[in-house]
Amino acid sequence: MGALVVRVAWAWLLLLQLAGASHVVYRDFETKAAATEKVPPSIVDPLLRTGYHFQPPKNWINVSSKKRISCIYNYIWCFVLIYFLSDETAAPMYYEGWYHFFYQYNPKGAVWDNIVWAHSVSRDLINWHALETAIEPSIPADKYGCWSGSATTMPDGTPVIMYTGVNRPGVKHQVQNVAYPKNASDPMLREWVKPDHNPVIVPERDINATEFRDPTTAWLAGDDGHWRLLVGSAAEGGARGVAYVYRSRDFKEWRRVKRPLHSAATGMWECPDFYPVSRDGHTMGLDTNRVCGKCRTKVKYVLKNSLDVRRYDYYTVGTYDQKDERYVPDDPAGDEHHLRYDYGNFYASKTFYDPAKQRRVLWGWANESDTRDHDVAKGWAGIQAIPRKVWLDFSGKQLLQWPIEEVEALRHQPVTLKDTVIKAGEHVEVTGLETEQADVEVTFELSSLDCAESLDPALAHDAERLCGARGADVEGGVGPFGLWVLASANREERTAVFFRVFKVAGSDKPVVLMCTDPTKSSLNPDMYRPTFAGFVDTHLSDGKISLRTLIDRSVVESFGDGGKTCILSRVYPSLAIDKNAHLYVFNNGEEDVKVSLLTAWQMKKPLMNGA
Ligand code: DQQ
Repeated sequence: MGALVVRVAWAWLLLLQLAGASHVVYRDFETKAAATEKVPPSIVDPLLRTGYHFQPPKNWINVSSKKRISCIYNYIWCFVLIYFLSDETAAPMYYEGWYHFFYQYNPKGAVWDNIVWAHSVSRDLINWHALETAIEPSIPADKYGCWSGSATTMPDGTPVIMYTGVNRPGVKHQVQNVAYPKNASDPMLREWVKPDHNPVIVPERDINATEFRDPTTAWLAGDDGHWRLLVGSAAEGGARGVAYVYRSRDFKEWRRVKRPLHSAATGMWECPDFYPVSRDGHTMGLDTNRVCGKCRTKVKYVLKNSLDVRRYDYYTVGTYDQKDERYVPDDPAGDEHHLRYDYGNFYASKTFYDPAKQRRVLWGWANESDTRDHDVAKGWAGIQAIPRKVWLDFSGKQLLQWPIEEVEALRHQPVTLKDTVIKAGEHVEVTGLETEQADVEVTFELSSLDCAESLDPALAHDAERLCGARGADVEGGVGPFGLWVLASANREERTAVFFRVFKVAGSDKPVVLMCTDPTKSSLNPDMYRPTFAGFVDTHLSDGKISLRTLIDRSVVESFGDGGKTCILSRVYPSLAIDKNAHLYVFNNGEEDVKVSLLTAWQMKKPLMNGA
C-alpha cells in the first residue's frame, strides 16, 4: 500500500513536471533561426563572460544530457529543460604541488554533447592552465560517453580515476571504469590509460542500468583492507534515490554490499559525495582515509546527493556505521531536503581533501540561466562556482562554506563604508571602485527587531515562496535590506541580495530570510530570472548579520552569516555591463539598518585556461 502511494505520488509529480516543462520548452526553444534573431546583443557581449570564476575559453562545461532548473513558483513546479550544456565537477584533486580539475566538457560546442573529461591544473585553485583532454571515449566500455566520476589517492600517493562509461548506443547503459596515470612522475598527469579489465563495475539485474553513475572517491574503513565507493542510482521505478556501496581490495574486482549505504524517496541521486567532518567546530578538513578508530566519536559524516528531478545539491549530516556499511542522518526528516549547499544555481558538486592546506574544498557547477540559443550564440556555457572551504558548524547541524582564501589575492582598490545608517526606503551608492568584478563584505547592525513582521506559518518552511512572492522591493518591517549589485546608473537594472527578518509567535528566535532577487537584473525581456532563497539559522543575538558577495559580470555568488546560507545566481544585464555596473546598499524596511562596516574590492582577472 505504502509503495502504491509513493508510485501514485511520483506519477503525479512527473505529470506536474511535464506540464511545467512543456510551457517552458515552448518559451525557451523556439526555432533556432527565430531565437537567434532574438538573442539580445548584450548576451553575446564578451564583457558578460566571467573574469575569475573557472571556465574554459569556449564551449560547454557541465552536467547531463539535459538540464532542468526547477523552482517553486506560485505553488506550481516549473521546469526548464535545456538540452545542451558544458562543465561539471568530475574530479578535483591535489597531486605533487598541483591542483587538478577534470570536468565534463563538449569540445565541439556550447551545448551538452560529445562529453569528454577536460583537464586543467593550477597552483592555487584560482589561476588555471588548460591541458589536453584526459579521458575520452576509446574502449567498448565507454564508447558512447565518459561521464562523471572521481579521483582517489592510493596509499603510495598515485591517483586513480573511476568514471561512468556509457557502453551501449541509444539507451544510456552505464558501467563504471577505471583509469590510471600513464606516467605518475609527471605532476601534470597528462595521459591516462584504461586497463583491459574495464568495465570494473556493471549493474546487476536488480539495478536500472540507465540510472547508475558517478562513482565517488573511494575510502578505506577499518582494517579489512577493502576500498569502498558509492555509485548513485534510483530504485522503485525512479522514485527512490540510492547510494550503493561497492567494495574492492584492488580497484579491479568490485562487489556490491547488499544493502545500500542510504536511500530515500527523493528520485535519482546523481554525483553522490560522502566525507567526514570534524564535530568540534574545527575548520580543518578530514581525509576520508585517515579517520582513526579512536577519533570516530569526534567525527560526523556528510552525504550529499545531486537530485536529478530538482537539479539541486542536498546534504544531510549523520553517522556512518562502517561495520554495517550504513549511514543514518541525524535529522530523521533530513532527506526531505532541509539543507542545500547553495540555494541558487549550483549542481553536481564534488568535494576533495586538500592535503596542502588540510581543508575540504567544495566545488560546484553553475549553468547559465539564459537559453540554449543564447549559449550557442555566445559560444560558451557553464562555469564553476568559486571553490569553497567547507566544515561543520559548531552546532553540528549544518555546514559552513567560505570562498577559499586564495581568492583574496585578486582583491585590490579597497573602498570602505563605516557606521552608515540606511534609513527606511533609502539607498547609498558605494563609489570609488569598479564593481563588475568585485568582492564585497558587509556587516549590518539592527538596533531593534520591534518592527519585524509576523511570519505567515504557511510560508515558514518555504524560503523560495516567501522571497519569490514579494521580492526585494516590498516595504517590510526589518528588511528587505542588503546590496543591489550589477546595477545600472539609474538602477532600472539591479540584482538584489538581501535579508528580511520575521518574528514567530511564541518564539524568541527570529526567522531570517536570505534572498537573491534578479527580477530586475536585465532590461532584456526574455531572461529566466528565478528568485532564490534560504533561511539563515541565527538568533541575531548581537544584532548583527554579515553578507559577502562575489560579483563577476554574470555571476552573483553570496555567503550569508559567515557561510551558513549561500546563493549563486546567473544574471545578464544589458546596461550594467563592465564600467557601467554600480553597487548600492539599500533598505526597504521600516526599521533603520546600520552598515557597521562594508569593504569592497575590485577583483583582478587571474589566468583562466589561456582565455
Ligand atoms: N552529468 C554527467 C553524469 C551526471 C550528470 C554526464 C550530472 O555523469 O550524472 O555529463 O548532471
